[in-house]
Amino acid sequence: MKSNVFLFVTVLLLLAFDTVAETGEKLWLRYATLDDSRKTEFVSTIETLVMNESGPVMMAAADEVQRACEGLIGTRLPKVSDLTKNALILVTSKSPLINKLNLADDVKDLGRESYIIKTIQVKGRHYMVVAGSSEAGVLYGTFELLRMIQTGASLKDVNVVEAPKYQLRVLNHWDNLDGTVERGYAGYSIWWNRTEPFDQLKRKYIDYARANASVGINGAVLNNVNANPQVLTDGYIRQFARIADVLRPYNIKVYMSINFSSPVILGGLQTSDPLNEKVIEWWKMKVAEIYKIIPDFGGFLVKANSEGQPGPQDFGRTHADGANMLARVLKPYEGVVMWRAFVYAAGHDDRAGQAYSEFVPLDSAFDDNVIIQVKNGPIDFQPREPFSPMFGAMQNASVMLEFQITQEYLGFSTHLAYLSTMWKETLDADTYAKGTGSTVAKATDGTLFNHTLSAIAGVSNIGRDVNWTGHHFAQANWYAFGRLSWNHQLSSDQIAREWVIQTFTEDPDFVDPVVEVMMRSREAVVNYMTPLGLHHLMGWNHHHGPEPWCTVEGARPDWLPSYYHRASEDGIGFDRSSTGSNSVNQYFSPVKDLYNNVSTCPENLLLWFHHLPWDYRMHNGQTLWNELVYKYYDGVGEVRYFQKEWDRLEGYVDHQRFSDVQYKLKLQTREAIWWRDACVLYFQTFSKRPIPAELERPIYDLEELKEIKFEMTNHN
Ligand code: BDP
Repeated sequence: MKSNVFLFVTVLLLLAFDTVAETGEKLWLRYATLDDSRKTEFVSTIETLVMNESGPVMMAAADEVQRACEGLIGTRLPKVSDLTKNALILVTSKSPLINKLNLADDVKDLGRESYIIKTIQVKGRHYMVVAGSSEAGVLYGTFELLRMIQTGASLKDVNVVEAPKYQLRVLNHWDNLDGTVERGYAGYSIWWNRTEPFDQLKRKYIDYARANASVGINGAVLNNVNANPQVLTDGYIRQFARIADVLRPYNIKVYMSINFSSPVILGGLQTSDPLNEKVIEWWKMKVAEIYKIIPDFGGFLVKANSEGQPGPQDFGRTHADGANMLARVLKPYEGVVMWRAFVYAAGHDDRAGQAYSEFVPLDSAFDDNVIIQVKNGPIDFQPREPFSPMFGAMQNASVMLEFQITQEYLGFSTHLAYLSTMWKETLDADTYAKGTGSTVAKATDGTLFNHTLSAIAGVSNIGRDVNWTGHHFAQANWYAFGRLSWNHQLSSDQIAREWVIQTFTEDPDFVDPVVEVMMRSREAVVNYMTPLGLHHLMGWNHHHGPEPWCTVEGARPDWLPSYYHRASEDGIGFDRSSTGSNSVNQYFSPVKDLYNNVSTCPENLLLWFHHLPWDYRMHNGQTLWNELVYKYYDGVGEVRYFQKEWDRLEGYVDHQRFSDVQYKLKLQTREAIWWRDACVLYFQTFSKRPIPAELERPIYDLEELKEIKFEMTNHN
């Protein structure tokens, strides 16, 4: 009888434990308790914490160790200053401890943010040493060690040496001063229009900073690239300073997006011409004002002469004139200008070729503290694009990559789409600018063209939602962006694995299938939205659902409704080959030849570069029409598979996050079908060919689909 009661109570307890809700607020920094054998290894290897320096970044590193230990082993480490016990030692190369530990040689060549993690034995004691030439290096090393511990690395014989691939690893927040977020799907801005007392916000900002530091992100642009000039007024500059003070101990600098017309709008000048003396004086005064209260301010991000934003061309000046003027003003403070190359305007017959036409002739004209920020593809963050031909073509100017972490074109925060695989596709692409191996990664990290400035940016997906990103799996994209910005050589699989283990559980029965789902997720989105190189089929305004038919009043008539897909009775696709717009010519050989030739063009980019008849034969013998339809159906099939996999994994994860994800996958399936049916049925009006008989019939009809109105408010 007694044993039955015991069993009953145990089962109840287990159930209660199992359903403990997790909100996702802790991100990947949950520090779940280690299993017994690893706990034993930990406590026998690390008994104390030695950190004898007092800088704020060192304090942040030590604080993180203690937070982690509370979770991992259930208690903080005694903080001591001597080496009488096995210890974790956090130390910079300036400390006398380095010589005592005989590590001078190990640290002498470390760059500013680099670190070593090394186990050493001195007089029978074990020391786990995290050392950097600066405090920042120690901070990053500390987070790496904590990641290793959580992901099951042995603590014996550790010998890690790490240096970041990019110097500036920056989040771009498209946050408006009124608190809305452009293309943000996780609630309002964490920075602007807040009513809570700053002390309360500070806790959240520290968590934000910890998460960034844990993956190596060292900069944040706090306001939208479509910049409100008011950001340069005293109150906002002070708010930047307040935030900068909170982020500084985590080695994060703040940057600001500016509006090129600010001298007129705020300063009351007659012009914002970058060559005008008064304009230059005005910027000097503003920049001095900023640096007075933010001495380590990072610099400006500028969207100029793009989508209606003002810029130097309004005064007959070039991008270089505009960028250099600001760069010279920032130079004495070591600030930089990140000048965006996202430009497209009327008068060009192929939008994909415009950035190149405007910027490549200016390649030699930019100052050395200007860096040109280029989106990964030549159009606009589509689910799949070829890499932008700007990479490799700009050789004198430093060029940085801009990825979009927020899923503007990949299902917002409703769809599970792990973007690391997409980003790796760009990073690993070979531009051939200097022969084989001239990858986009090398063309941007400074190594290919010997640049002294290197950077990478990601448009943030963070908002006020409790779990930060709306979809629990969207956290993985924030994580992956940071990891790749630190080391673009990491594999997407490894990054996914690390993230899943830290975020959910290390149980391989959960980790393996979930990583598999993540690895397949972006291709699934491509397939149900824009397969075979199609692009820009979404609704013109909201960018969420399909509208391959969309027309918009006032938009360039030759761009709509079929500008991007060019579907007609004779076929589909945008001819960018030598028989068409010839934008393919902006690539180096052999890339351009490969893309230009329809039989060698990768099929996943076929309709990006070629306009082909519906009966064109694909490599597998299918007609283009059938292949297109199969791809749309494959995309839906994949999401159904993700749903099944997730359902199977109930019980491995807390109920709250399990059901949140389950619900989103349900929506994703519904929306994948929406995309599939809309595109297949619409293109069928041109192809006039049947949907292969073995496939299920569309669920919607076309007229019905055209009536679906998408409510943005559902997603914010
Ligand atoms: C587009 C977005 C728009 C941004 C623009 C940009 O739809 O909201 O302002 O990119 O990058 O994709 O500036």
